[in-house]
Amino acid sequence: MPVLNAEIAAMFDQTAELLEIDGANPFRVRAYRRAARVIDALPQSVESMLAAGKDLSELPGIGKDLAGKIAEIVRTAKFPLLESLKRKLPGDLVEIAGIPGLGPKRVKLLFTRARVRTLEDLRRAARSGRLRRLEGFGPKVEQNILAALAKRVGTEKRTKLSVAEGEADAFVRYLQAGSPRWRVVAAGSFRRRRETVGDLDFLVTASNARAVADRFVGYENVAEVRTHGPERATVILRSGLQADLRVVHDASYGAALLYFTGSKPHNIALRGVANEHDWKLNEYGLFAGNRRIAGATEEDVYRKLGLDFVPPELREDRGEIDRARARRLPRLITLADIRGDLHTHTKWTDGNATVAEMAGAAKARGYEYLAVTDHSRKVTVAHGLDPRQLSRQLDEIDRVNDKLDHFVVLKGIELDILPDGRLDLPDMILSRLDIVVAAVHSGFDLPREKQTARVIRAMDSRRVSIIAHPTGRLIGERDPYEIDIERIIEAARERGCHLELNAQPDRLDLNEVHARAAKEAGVKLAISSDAHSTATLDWVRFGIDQARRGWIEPDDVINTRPLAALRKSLKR
Ligand code: DGT
Ligand code: CA
Ligand code: CA
Repeated sequence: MPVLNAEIAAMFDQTAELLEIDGANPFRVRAYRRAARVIDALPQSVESMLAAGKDLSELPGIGKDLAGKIAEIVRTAKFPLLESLKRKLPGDLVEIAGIPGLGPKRVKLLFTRARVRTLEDLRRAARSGRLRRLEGFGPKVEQNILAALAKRVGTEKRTKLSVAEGEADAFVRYLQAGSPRWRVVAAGSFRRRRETVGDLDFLVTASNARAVADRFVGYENVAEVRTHGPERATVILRSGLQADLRVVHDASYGAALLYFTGSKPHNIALRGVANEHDWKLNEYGLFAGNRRIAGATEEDVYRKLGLDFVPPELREDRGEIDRARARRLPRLITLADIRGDLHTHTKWTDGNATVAEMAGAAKARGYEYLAVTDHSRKVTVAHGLDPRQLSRQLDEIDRVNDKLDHFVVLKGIELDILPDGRLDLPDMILSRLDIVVAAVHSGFDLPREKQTARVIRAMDSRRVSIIAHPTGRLIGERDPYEIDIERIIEAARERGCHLELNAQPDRLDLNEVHARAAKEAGVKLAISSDAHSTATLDWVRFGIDQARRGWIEPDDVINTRPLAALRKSLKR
């Protein structure tokens, strides 16, 4: 059974978390976290790299020692260090450490002094009022814990799109290898490019359905078979993700794809349109009485219903049906519209490539420009730059630009917004930059009014071009901080400031709803990768997915513009 990159990365993340709780050397902790990110971002499976004889220690952040450990995990599907850590620190400590306000030190205290191992232990201890007596706790922390635990109840487990994509692509390749005549497609929320998926939904056309279902349940990553019929099956993969299968005949392909792509509200609305004509729409086709009048392709079904083809990302019953009827659907942005990246990091702070390497990779992607926006000094964990260091980086950018044709590295910074809304660097140095991406990195718990005023105050400075990841959320890990996003959008519009759609697959911030609100208010977006390596420049495509779900067109986005026009839009 091959070990997926996502599984190795998850093992390393857990190891880092437990080492940290255990009080291990911070460098060691960071090395595992960093390795997890590197593996996550690889375009290829570690297993196939090893099979091809590649030396993993050549990857950034992976030394000989880690390379050996990865090879062992691939060989045995086990990581002894993690297993011994789990024995030493059993229970749900990793999840407990993820509760806002509970860092590794506090979790260690909970474990040693309050004998908390599971979430249930924690709930009981917090309810009994025992925790407030622990050093550094108090009633406020206790309340926060209870509130966080209450929120967890009933939250279904969803998988980030980037992780689901690795699983779905591998499964599709495996199924497709069953026969070149089968048509295999991953439908559901995955095809609609939702930021998270509940499960995967595979649709296959074949004349012999049973052969497909048998192959499906025989996949090596299947941990458990839930149902196994001739035309449908459900399995649980080793990662915990569920996968559903439906097999149909060619004549129903379009109707079935429509049905299983969803969303359910979109399907219901489409069925309503069919009803207006006295037709019936289901997963087998569009029917007038018993006669199938469409169904082989999605296009046929939409056309017959008098609708333009609706891209999967729009199928949420958020007005797309009316627009499709009026032939006024948006011309959604695509990856090919992007001409450059406006938020990236280098070795100067917490990135792992040089300015020249990042520029080369961006140019190879067909970009015209790349803004280098390393952290400013306040963000010490990322070795943020002070004015002197930044000044030296600007000299390096000049040297890199001298050597480049038809490509420009823009001088930028990811400027920390201080808790009171002041900026982390003086105007003197900011005036030498092409672009300032301002962001909140601390003080996430300010009350809504203060947080909103803080970001608006930052936008008052004409130096600030873009507000990065405006709500600070990390999907499945950290809620957005309290902020009035409508007022932020309005303030951005008044000031000619832009908002970022950060494309990191665990941020996607602004989300689709806010992105659409920004567009409707006339605020322009920057879709940026926030890459910390050359490979992760590719993350911009997750930003494009989210933007499409937010009805975003090329004109709504500043980094679809040629350099001269971009420069103009950065002037305030
Ligand atoms: P998920 O998995 O929670 O991320 O979201 P989906 O949209 O993938 O939902 P899922 O996996 O439950 O079902 C896949 C598609 O099948 C869904 O998008 C629409 C269709 N579908 C499922 N149940 C129903 C239903 O009761 N009525 C209709 N009209 N369609 C349904
Ligand atoms: Ca699904
Ligand atoms: Ca499903």
